[in-house]
Amino acid sequence: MAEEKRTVVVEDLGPGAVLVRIDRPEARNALDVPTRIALAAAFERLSRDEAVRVIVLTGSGKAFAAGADLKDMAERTAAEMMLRRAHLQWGAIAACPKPVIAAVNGFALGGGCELAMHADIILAAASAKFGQPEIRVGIMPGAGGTQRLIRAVGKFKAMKLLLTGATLDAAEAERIGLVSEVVPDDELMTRATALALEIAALPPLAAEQIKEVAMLGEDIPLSSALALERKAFQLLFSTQDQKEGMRAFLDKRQPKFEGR
Ligand code: CO8
Repeated sequence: MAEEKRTVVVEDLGPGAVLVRIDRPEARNALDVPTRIALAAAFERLSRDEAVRVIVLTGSGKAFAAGADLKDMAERTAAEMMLRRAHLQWGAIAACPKPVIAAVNGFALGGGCELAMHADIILAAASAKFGQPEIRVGIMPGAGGTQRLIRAVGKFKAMKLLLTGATLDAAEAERIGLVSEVVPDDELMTRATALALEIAALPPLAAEQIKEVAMLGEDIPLSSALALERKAFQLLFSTQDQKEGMRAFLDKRQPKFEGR
């Protein structure tokens, strides 16, 4: 818990929305082990908190996150890397059932780009930079970069980035489909907060079902994914929010969603 306070800060953004900020600007938010443990702990806690409907993830200073901590990795052995069981920390973020918006304020490189790709929506400041430069230090992405990037932008854009380690600016990242929206630097958090509050005002159980079905559907045959979608669609008819949403439409009034 003390470690969470040190490099990961959690703040309230308004009804149903919270901010998770990586706060290690002197190291360009490099994701060392304590920071990854703190991030995982924050996501686990927020995933269970019923008052939280949407999470915004951002960095500080010049970086969203400049990747795994190279100072901490340079002399490690394979066994030491295995014993870190880093996939459990990344898994806590991937398993978050709530919508996650990455607000990429600066460098999102290596593990930082992989972290952004754990989100459901990526907003980028105009000066943000993306890339998977691992090959330039003799390794490869290890937190989903080869898999999530190829799914996001397709084989030929992904392979060029992965094999060269080149860096993309925000406009190019948006053009190839790695970014949802680019905003002026000084409007990033205003836009991220507005988007988070907009989604937080919508029915959270519907948001969670959309996320779960969309994510699971990527990895299974289309017929199974369509069946999964149909079941989740039907399941939402057991929620009070479905009744409220449809009745409010018919009554020509604004709905109020309770997450029930
Ligand atoms: N690790 C450790 N320290 C870092 C990192 C990093 N990734 N990035 C920056 N820093 C440190 C620098 O060493 C420097 O520290 P010091 O002041 O003690 O010298 C400080 O941050 C500031 O860095 P710069 O002076 O380089 O700052 P600039 O603004 O000039 O440049 C850059 C910023 C472009 C981000 C530059 O620092 C850079 O290129 N960083 C390395 C980027 C990189 O190669 N990332 C990939 C790392 S490998 C990886 O992410 C594998 C992921 C696998 C996931 C699984 C994990 C278990």
